[in-house]
Amino acid sequence: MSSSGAQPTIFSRIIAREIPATIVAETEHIIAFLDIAPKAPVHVVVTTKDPQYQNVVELAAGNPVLLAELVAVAEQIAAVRTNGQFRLVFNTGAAAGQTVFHVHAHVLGSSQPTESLG
Ligand code: IU
Repeated sequence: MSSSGAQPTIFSRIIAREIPATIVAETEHIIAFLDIAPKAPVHVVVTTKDPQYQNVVELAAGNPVLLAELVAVAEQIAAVRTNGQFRLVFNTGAAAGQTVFHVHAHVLGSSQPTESLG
């Protein structure tokens, strides 16, 4: 795709709207969508539009500002979709469960609690 060697991934096809996803947040550089196979009541994938970083270690080394933006978007999603307590998971490596080699975080949490009935 580019001279840098970055390969398009299945997430690139979601970003291009070539395959369906429920997109819940988008900035110039970041996009977030509901995980197609949720592992928690709230499960959102937050990824970079740029496919050049395969995992969070590469992103941290290559573009820490973009990593900070990704984390900020994840926090904003969690703030409105969870009770404010959430897991932010970056599977790193196939043996650790990574299946898409395009850096992304999983935001995992409980649904926002209902207001007190009192
Ligand atoms: P992983 O950390 O690389 O395993 O995460 C990839 C996630 O992408 C995984 O949880 C899938 O369910 C999810 N996913 C998706 O949401 N939509 C898709 O079209 C595909 C994978 I392919």
